[in-house]
Order: sequence, then structure tokens, then C-alpha cells
Amino acid sequence: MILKKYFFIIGSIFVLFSSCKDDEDTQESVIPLETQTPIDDEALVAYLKSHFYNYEDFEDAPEDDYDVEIKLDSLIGDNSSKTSLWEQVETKTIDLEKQDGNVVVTKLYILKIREGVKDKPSIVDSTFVSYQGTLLNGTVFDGRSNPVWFDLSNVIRGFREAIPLFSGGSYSIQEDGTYSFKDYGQGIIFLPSSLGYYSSSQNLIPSYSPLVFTISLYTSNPADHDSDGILSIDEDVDGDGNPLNDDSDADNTPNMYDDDDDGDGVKTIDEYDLNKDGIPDDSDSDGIPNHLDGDSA
Ligand SMILES: [Ca+2]
Ligand SMILES: [Ca+2]
Ligand SMILES: [Ca+2]
Ligand SMILES: [Ca+2]
Repeated sequence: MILKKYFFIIGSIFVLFSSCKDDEDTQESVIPLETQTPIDDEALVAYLKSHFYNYEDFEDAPEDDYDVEIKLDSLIGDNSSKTSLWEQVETKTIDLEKQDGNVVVTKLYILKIREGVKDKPSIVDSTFVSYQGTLLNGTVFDGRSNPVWFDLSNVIRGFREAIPLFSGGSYSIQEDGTYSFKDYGQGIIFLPSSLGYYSSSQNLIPSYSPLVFTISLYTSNPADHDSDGILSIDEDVDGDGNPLNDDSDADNTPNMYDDDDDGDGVKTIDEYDLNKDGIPDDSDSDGIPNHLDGDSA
């Protein structure tokens, strides 16, 4: 059996980390989301229809062979009869809310090569991934062939939304301290610029660049960023699937990072479930659990 062996390594600085939003001063020069979104989608669809990946290498490889690298190429010449990416991808739509409250629907495309066998991470979990990022013209702008840990709550939106569609694999610890992984998720994700860096350019990434990532998801860990006993994904009070936009006490620290969600001076962990029955306590029975209820007794 062929297994890949890795030490667990904590990531340092990568291009993947999300950059700050443009401030008000530069807003004038930024292309509106509703203008750029169809332009990006057209470019992505054209790319998907004119490219393929080395699916035959994966079909030919033994099931337990994880040494095949994902490669992308154009559908020209000898390769013109291959199956295009367009025929293999699935689509995920994301509603992007603008500052004026209007919503622009944007699409990312995902191609699952191997699903993986373990749990899927949430969009705010810690994930152990390897990846390579390219522009639509094939320029490689970043990559790690050995997996590193990423906190998905900290990375570009498209990565955060796409990685949880894959499952991690199983692993065993070897005598020399390395980890052997198998049966992990592998695939390709295709992002519009609005789910990447949009108007801000990075090193090798020009403004408004759609991005392509080949990824492997080895494993993941559920995250509790504020150590209050509630998993970060479960601090999604409004239930829209995104715990980064829930801030009960409006202090600009989302509940998942805030150890006192309702700002009443009592830490969440000290009022969440004191009788340990698995149900959040609600002393004044107003339907708002104590840890989110600033005026609970
Ligand atoms: Ca928490
Ligand atoms: Ca939410
Ligand atoms: Ca808060
Ligand atoms: Ca509190």
C-alpha cells in the first residue's frame, strides 16, 4: 500500500489568507460587484469548457495510490477529444451582500476527484491541506505540496466555501513520528475574483483574477475559537450557515471569537449550560438562551 507520510506542520504566511477590505477612500475606483461577477463567470466557464484534467491518470491508478498529481491542460491537438472540466464540475452559489444591502449571486465551481472518507469540515474549522493555486492563464502563484494547517475562517472566501465540500482521510502514526494518510479528498476549485482577492492585487495575482486551486484535504479538526465550549460553527445564531456574521452584543467581535457573546460581563462558558443537560439555559424563559440574552437574570 502506498501512503503519503507527513509531519503535522503549522502554516506560516500564505497568499491564501484573506486581505483587508478596501477602505472607503478607494471605493470609487473599485468595479461594482454586479459588473465584475458576470465577467468572471464568463471567463471561468470559457476556461472550464477549454480545459481538462488528467482524469485518465486517476482512473488508471490503483485505488490506494495517492502519488498521482492533478494536472490541467488545454483541449487542443491530441487532447481535443478529452472530457472537458465543464462536463465534470458541480456549481455552488454564494450570496454576496453589498454594503448597500443588495445581494449579488456569485458562482464557484468544484470538481471532486476523490471525495475522502471522513467527516467534512465546517467553513470555520481547522483543515490540513496541500494545494497549488494558478491563474486562468496557467501562472502558478502559490502552492504547498506538503500539507499545512489552515484555519478556514481566516482564508479567502472561495477556499472557505469549497474545502468543506470535501472529506478528509484516515491516518495512522508511524514509529518515526510521521503520519500516514489515505482515502483523503482531492479535487479542483474554480473561484471568481469576488471569492478571492477581488480588486486588491497580490504578488503574482492581478486585480480581479479568477483563481484555480488543486487541493487535497488530509484531515480537519472542529474549531472553538473562543474556547467557550460551543463549536465555532454552532455560534451561527441566525442560521445562515455563516458564523462570521453573528455578533449578539454588536461589539464588532463575532460570537465565535467573543468569550462573552451578549456583553453582560458573564463569560459564555459560565452561563451557557450550567445544569449540563445539553440544552442552553434560559432563566427568564424568553426563548433567548442566557449566553445571548443581555438581560437574563
Ligand atoms: Ca466557541
Ligand atoms: Ca450567521
Ligand atoms: Ca460580540
Ligand atoms: Ca455573557
